[in-house]
Amino acid sequence: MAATTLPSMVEVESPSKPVQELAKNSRNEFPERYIYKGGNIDLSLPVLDVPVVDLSLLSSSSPAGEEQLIKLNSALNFCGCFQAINHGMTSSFLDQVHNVGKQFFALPIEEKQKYSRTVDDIEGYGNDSVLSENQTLDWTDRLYLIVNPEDQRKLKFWPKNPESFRETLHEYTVRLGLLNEFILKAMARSLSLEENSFLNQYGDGDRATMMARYNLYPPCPRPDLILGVKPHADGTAITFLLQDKEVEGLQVLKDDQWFRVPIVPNALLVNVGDQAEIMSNGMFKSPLHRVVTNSERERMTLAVFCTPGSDKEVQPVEELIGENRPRLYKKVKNYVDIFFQNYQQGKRPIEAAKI
Ligand SMILES: O=C(O)CCC(=O)C(=O)O
Repeated sequence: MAATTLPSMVEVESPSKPVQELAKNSRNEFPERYIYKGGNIDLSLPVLDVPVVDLSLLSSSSPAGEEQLIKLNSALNFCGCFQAINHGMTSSFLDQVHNVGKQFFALPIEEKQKYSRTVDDIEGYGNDSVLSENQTLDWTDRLYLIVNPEDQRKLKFWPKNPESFRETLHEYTVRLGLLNEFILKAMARSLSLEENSFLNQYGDGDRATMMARYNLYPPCPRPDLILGVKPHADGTAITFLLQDKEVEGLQVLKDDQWFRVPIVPNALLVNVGDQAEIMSNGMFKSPLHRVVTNSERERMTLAVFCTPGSDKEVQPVEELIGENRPRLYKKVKNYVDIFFQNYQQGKRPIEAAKI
């Protein structure tokens, strides 16, 4: 049985103070290491018209279903993401998924630290892993958990408080496992491929990797200087983001310009990751994104990363390679490892997979 291989991350120093604690500083002071050196952070950008796809229609062969399939295809070309609505989860359930995270971060620091990650583990409660001495830090605290394969969960990191945390996250991610398969099939159909073309490479859902990350962004004294999360693309096949319903913060790069991603209440923002870009031979784009902070309000999101099993080989689907479209990517295996090695060095991981 293949174990979920997580990147061998060795931190160069112990985790620093949680950002929630830094944010309590009444003189608005912050360590210099949080200042982003990659250029201006513009907070008043235009909003990106992220397409909204109705999942309840997507599998129908009716004209309305066809229309959604075309919309899905163009969304993944246009910006690499879409807002999924009618996904089968009620707004009260999504609120519960959000609230258990909120309640966890609201606990006293001593209680949260029972679930702290250690320097050699990516999982657990903590802030940015410090992987290089001059790394700029993200203004966020996280709770990062492997949810699948289920036998690889480390329950010592799963909060017992609030009481419904474990059951709620379990139920949510079971639902996302099904949605992941459904969307990968629809993505293949939208390219006129056999519907299992991507799933065949993805492998058995039970052994695929799913990681959940609650991201808390406390109010930040200088949103013009500090990012919540630095620019990155995801190493997944697909990422599901449950946005904060009230506070915006996500930005996506399109045509070399940053745009704000709007909040669509109760929608799930679905993002193409690098592995779907590889499988689609670049037909779908894994978008660079980043998170900005807010000086007044806290924001919390939940990202769930869906990745093929680490023993799976991923490569462009044969039918998408031809005279007019040469093969653009190599075959990759355990891409998550490639991803973190490159990310640590400030490189875009997908470049390592390009021919
Ligand atoms: O919180 C967000 O809006 C996005 C989070 C994200 O990009 C991540 O967790 O990788």
